[in-house]
This record gives sequence, structure tokens and C-alpha cells, in this order.
Amino acid sequence: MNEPRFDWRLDEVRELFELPLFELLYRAHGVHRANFPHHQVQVSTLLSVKTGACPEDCAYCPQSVRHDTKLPVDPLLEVEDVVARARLARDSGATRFCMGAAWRNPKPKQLAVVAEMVRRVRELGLETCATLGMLTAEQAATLRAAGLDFYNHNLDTSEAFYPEIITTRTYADRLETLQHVRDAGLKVCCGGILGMGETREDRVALLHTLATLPAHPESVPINQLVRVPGTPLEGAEPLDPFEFVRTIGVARVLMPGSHLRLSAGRTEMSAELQAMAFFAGANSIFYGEKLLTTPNPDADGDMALLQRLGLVPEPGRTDSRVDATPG
Ligand code: SAM
Ligand code: DTB
Ligand code: SF4
Repeated sequence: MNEPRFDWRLDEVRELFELPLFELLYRAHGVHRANFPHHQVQVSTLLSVKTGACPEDCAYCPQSVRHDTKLPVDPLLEVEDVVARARLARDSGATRFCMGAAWRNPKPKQLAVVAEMVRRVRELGLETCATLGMLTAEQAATLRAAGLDFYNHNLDTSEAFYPEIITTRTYADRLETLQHVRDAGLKVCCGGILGMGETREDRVALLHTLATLPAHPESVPINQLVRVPGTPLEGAEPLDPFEFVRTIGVARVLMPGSHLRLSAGRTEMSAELQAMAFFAGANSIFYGEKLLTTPNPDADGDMALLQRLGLVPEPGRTDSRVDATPG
């Protein structure tokens, strides 16, 4: 295994994107095999614990209060309801449970409730992940103390394209939250969205920023834009599927030890495209019929797809007591 590099230059990233596709796939798959049991795919389930009416203006997001997407608003769920959903996810084969909230940042009382959700979900033997918006250093430490394993906070796109997509918080704000998360000892889940009308150079810059952070994020979600009616990006031009695969391949070469998640957008991808993405180095998926507010492929179909490809779910935590309560 080669040592991961944190000093990638922009022109090196650009050159990787410019390789003939099969040359890139050959390299990326080699890096993948050298760093992972290459037939394993990590399986995470998402739950929106607070839905809609978000004050931020992210142009892609159905949950922004600024876009008329007819999305029903749901206040913060009860802890017991979240635990019940987590148990179902575990029993259907997920090993990580990710709780998302449509907040700019959590208020103290809200954070206390989410910390309790984390404690309870962890007791089920699941890995825990949360995505709640911006965090202070203290809030990150509180979540860590509650047993949170991962925090998801995406850069979404390049610094140059970012102001076209979000105006209510800056790229620097995002980098600061990522710093707090890492300093608290949480694992970082950070990636972006493709297909928002960005150029290849924006994709180059996004991956370059991710690969030159002080440490590579342990988990890198690569989302394909879900074009939700009522959002400013509803009519975005679809991305060339080979450019999507190429982006995964470049990410695999740049960040050899990171899990790359084939995240939102799989309902619009063929089995063949997903297979190609796994070959290029993707080794994690969101599993279960819903992402946060939009559909995801059904769970049985996904397990069947993994089986057809000879892939197996990655084992989850082995360190903890597991609540064996039936159903
Ligand atoms: N509100 C929190 C925040 O933005 O940090 C957490 C939840 S937010 C929905 C998490 C991520 O979901 C966003 O950063 C974005 O990358 C992704 N996302 C949201 N809407 C999407 C869409 N329509 N298509 C693809 N990804 C999307
Ligand atoms: C991430 O990168 N993708 C997930 C997760 N992190 C929280 C969210 C995808 C959301 C897709 C749109 C929706 O379902 O609302
Ligand atoms: Fe709010 Fe997050 Fe959606 Fe942006 S991505 S509008 S912050 S829920």
C-alpha cells in the first residue's frame, strides 16, 4: 500500500481526469485492491430526523424554506421513533445509521436530543453518523462524548462555483466546521454533488480540496444531483455517466484509504453504471427506500445487485454490546 499523499497539485488531479477512461479505471481499481478487501461494500441507512423549513438557500436542496417544493415539514422526531427506525435498518443489514437534520446549525436543546439519539442508536451495535449543519468545537465534542462515530458535512462543490449554489454560508464556514469535527476526534464524512452545472475544472478543484485537507475524510460521499421540482436546479443538465465514474476513479487514486460512497442519485443509475462505479473504487452505499426526502433504490434490489456482482456488505462494529431485542 502506498502512503496517502496530502500534497496533490491541481495539475496532477487534472491529468488524472484527462486519462483515457480505461487507463484511469485500471489505476483506480489497482489502488482500491491494494487498500481494501475489494469485494466489500459498506452499507449505511439514512433517516431525516428533522425535515424541511431550513433557513439556508442551497440551490439543490428540497428542504430549503426558499424553494417551493411542497415538502411536508416535520419537527425533530422523538428519540424512541428514531431508535425503532435504526433497529429496522440494522435488522435489514445496515451497519451505519446516519441522522440528518435540516438546520443551519443545532441549538443547545436540539443538540442534547440528538446526542441522546446517538447514545441509543449506538447501543444497537450500529455505527453512528449525523449531519446537522455547522458545529462549534464544543458541539462536536458533545457529540463525540455521546458516542458519535462520523459527522457528515459536505463541501458540495469547488470554492469557485460554491457562491452560485449557496449564499447563506461560506466555504470557509464549512472548512471551519470540518476542523472542529476532526479536532473532536470524530471521523469526517465529506464530499460533494455532481451534476449541478459545474465544469470539470470545478470537479478537479473539489477533489483537490478534499485530498489536501489535513487528513483525508474517512468517508467521501459522491452524490449525483437529485433534481427536485421547485428547486432552482430542477432543470440542470444531466451529467455524462462516464464523467461520474471518472470522478470516482480520480477520488480513489487521490484518497486511497477513504471509503467512497455512491450516494444520492442511484435511482437514476443503471445497474451497469453502478457496477462500473464500484470497479472504479466506490465502496459504500446508502441503503433503504429513502434518502432524506427523496427515493433511493429498494433494499431487496440493492442486496440482489451486490449479489449479482459478487460483492458483500462490509461487517460493522465488533467492539460493542449489541441489543438483541427481537424486531
Ligand atoms: N442541513 C445539513 C447541512 O446541509 O449540512 C445536513 C443535511 S444536508 C441535506 C446534507 C447533504 O445532502 C448536503 O450537503 C448535500 O450534499 C446533500 N444533498 C441535499 N440535497 C441533495 C440533492 N437534491 N441531490 C444530491 N445531494 C443532495
Ligand atoms: C450526503 O452526502 N448525501 C446524503 C447525506 N450526505 C446526508 C443526503 C442526500 C440527500 C438527497 C436529497 C434528499 O433525499 O433530500
Ligand atoms: Fe438546509 Fe442542509 Fe438543505 Fe442546505 S442542504 S437547505 S443546509 S438541509
